[in-house]
Amino acid sequence: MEIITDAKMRELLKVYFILGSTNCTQDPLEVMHQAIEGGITLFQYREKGTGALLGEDKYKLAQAIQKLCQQHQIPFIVNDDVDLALSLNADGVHIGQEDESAAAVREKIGNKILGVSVHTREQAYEAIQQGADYLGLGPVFSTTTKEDAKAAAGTALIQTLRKEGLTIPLVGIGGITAENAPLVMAAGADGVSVITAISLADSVIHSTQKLCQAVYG
Ligand code: 3NM
Repeated sequence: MEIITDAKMRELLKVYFILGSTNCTQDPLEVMHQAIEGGITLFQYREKGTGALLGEDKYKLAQAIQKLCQQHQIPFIVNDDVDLALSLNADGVHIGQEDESAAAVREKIGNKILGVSVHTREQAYEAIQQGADYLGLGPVFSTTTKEDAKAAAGTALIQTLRKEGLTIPLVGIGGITAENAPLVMAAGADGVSVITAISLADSVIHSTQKLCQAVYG
């Protein structure tokens, strides 16, 4: 696998959907079918929180979702679990600040996509220096999805990093909806990363399409 270009990464980040079994009330595979049909551009499997699947169950769901993503050419990224990503030959890994260092993960995954969640300017520069392909900045708006999420930070950090000349592909995350997505794009993000706005929508297809419209403008 070739290392991903910034231009390709930016394209993939447009409508970046994250899901685990605890984020939906219906069958995650059904949600995935509809989200793909609605137009998601990238996917992250994030099996976290109370009641999250473990071991074989986690592996099996990841594998089923990956297969669906492959059938539709949507790159499949695994949150945190480098071993799972390697055993599935996933397209990439996304890590937070509590996980292994970005440099250590880069060593293990070679040219696969590496995303890092950052919450401060310093963390952003460090992640870039350690080889991140893209950054996730959040929470932009308040969210109840991540149990240990920080307070909503708005779009200020995105704007600051862009003003300083950082060109790394980046997405906003946290409480993003079709209504507020244009603010995130206007601040300088390449795309938006969402869980609830898609996973718990009454109509997953319709909500994904609305989000796409909001992002592409
Ligand atoms: N990371 P929703 S906020 C997974 O701030 C995650 O890094 C965040 O879910 C961060 O779209 C978040 O439902 C939850 O708000 C995003």
